Amino acid sequence: MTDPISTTRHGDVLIVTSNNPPVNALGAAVRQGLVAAIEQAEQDDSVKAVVIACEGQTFFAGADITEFGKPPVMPWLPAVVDAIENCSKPVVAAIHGTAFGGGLEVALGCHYRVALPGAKLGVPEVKLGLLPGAGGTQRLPRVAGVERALEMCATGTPISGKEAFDCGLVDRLIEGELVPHAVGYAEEVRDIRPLPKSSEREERLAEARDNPALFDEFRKANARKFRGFEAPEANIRAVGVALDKPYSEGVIEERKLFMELMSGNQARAQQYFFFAERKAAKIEGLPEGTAPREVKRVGVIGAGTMGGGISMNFLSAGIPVTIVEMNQEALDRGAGVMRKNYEASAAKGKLSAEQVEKATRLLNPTLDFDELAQCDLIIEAVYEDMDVKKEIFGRLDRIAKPGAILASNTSYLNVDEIAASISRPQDVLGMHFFSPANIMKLLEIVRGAKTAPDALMTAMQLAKRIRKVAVVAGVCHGFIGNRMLMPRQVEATKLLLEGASPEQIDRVHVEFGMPMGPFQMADLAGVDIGWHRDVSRVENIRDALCAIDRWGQKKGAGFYDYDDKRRPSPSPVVKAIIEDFATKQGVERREISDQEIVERTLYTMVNEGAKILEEGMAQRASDVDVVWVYGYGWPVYRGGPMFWADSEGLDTIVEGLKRQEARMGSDFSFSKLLLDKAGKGEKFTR
Ligand code: T1G
Repeated sequence: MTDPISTTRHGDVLIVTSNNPPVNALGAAVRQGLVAAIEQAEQDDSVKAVVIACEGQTFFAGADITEFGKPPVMPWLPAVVDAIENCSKPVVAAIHGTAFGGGLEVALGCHYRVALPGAKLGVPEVKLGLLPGAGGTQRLPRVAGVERALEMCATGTPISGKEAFDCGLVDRLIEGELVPHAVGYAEEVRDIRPLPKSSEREERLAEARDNPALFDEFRKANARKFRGFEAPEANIRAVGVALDKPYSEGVIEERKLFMELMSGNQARAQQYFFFAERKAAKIEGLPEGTAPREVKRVGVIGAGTMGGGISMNFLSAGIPVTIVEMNQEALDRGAGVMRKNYEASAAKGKLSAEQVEKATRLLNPTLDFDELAQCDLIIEAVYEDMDVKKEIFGRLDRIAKPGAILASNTSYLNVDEIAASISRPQDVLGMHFFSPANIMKLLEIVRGAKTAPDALMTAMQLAKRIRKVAVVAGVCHGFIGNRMLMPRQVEATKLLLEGASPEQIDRVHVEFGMPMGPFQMADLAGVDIGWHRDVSRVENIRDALCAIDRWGQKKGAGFYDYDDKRRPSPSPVVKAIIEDFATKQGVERREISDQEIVERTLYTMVNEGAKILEEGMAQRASDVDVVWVYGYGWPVYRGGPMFWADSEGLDTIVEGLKRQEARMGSDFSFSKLLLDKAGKGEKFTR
């Protein structure tokens, strides 16, 4: 294997270049190469300064995550950074792309940093359940200030080159060619002494010492976001050490905290998820040479909540959208909501007024269905009725241009049945967005029996363009996400009758790490979703609630009562309805343990996930996890339902389900794959 690190000279400046595609991860060979290059600079008196730069899409994007958990290969990254900092000649980091994690720590070891304005600088280790472990938690506050370092380390959110320049993390922004300007900068500073070592700087720490409440205020402001995670608090503590201890002691504390996190379950789960998310984009079994179709214009049918949200994704990505509605009023309402959403984002500073104008200018609202003939992809987002969908696809079949991809946003109807109703089933697939469609990252792309490989590839690649995380799902009821949600909802409702309360069941889910439980979710989404609207027909608890107008938060009452700030409280009315139903159905109510709730609502989801895998409705177990983390708020620090089941032990899952089998009755049947893997001591995800 060629050495990823090479050196060249420009006058008396040594240029050290990394070429380790795809992201210049700081693997063993890169670390060894960097140390060797610094030694070369030290030993050559004609070298007066050093520039460290990277080829390809980005500066070092961090430690090589694929090396985690494997026997360490020297030198350690902290030693590499120290070697750079202790070089007797000035070292300048030339930053482009994403200087992330260990990459930013290498840059902090350099005496100077120059960057392109479009560069991103960050320490996203917390998203891997870790903290910057190569001196970053001690050098970053000394260079960029404690407040900035706290934000960057504990949230993992990168900053732009401009922001980095403004906070002193970058010494110069480079317009034009990066490396030649970095060499010019190195020539400017080659004789300046002493060298500005990040680890020796104290002036930025003084600022924070005048604001001792900073850390607790930060914890308070982010409590909701950090709930359940271990790494954010460790990052906060590590940055805090920089204020109390000299650098040499601070890095020892940093290493201790780093190793505690690295050996924990959360870090394992979050690192698993890093690769799971990237694997989801890969389509198994695509014929060699499959190429995506070109998508220059998108059509959306229906300007309701979903149609509008879906359209915004493409408009924000610079793709023109033709949106069709049945009447002017609905069309104006839809376009109005999109503009309002854009203006709201601008008001929060997430978008500039120019970006809002640019996006909304790309929208072509029309009542003329035939205008869809210009579109390369058309997404139908009308209400869930098979006949209506078939009627629309029939019209599309007549007017859409050859090769146009015809997608349905259905969340559970049979995509194959829709495809079979027209002459070009190979161009049909499902694109199941999640509400609010302009926010939720997950996109289930439903591969029909006849869907052409290039149509599927096009949809998957387009998902990346609109910043979605796409997962391929097969045609089955509820695809991946909603299909696993159903057994959970069924058992949760039965547990209500048998003695649990909505509050208990929701508490178990929230304590598990879900953003909310089944009944809080029902109240948020609307208890009346899917309701038959006949108040005289009361066959279950949901009917009973809907019949008395308890449709959820929007009505101030559902499974909970809500105050004017939409805060939920247990409802004696609901309690009475549940008890009444139990009596009518002869259900004897009893004490329900939290463990039983976990076994009947979460273990059953895993079982359903296993069925989805054994039926080939998902390509891999990690895809199921990506769906649940990005679509349903499953805590990423538990990896996802399938990874979590592996952590629990599949035999434990099977035992728990066997314990509850009698109570779950005919609603439950074991997945053969789950039983088989449990029997063999195997796992789903590793
Ligand atoms: N290590 C190994 N492989 C990596 C990698 C890394 N750090 N980053 C990316 N890859 C692989 C990825 O799996 C994919 O592989 C390919 O590169 C392209 O990635 C001591 C301990 C840089 C913004 O957390 O955020 O430093 O799927 O599809 O969308 O303090 O990758 O093609 O086979 O994501 O252009 C901290 C992680 C590490 C940054 C590019 N660093 N990477 O995004 O491409 S911990 C990170 C990213 C650390 C030290 C600690 C993104 C990216 P494949 P991609 P992209």
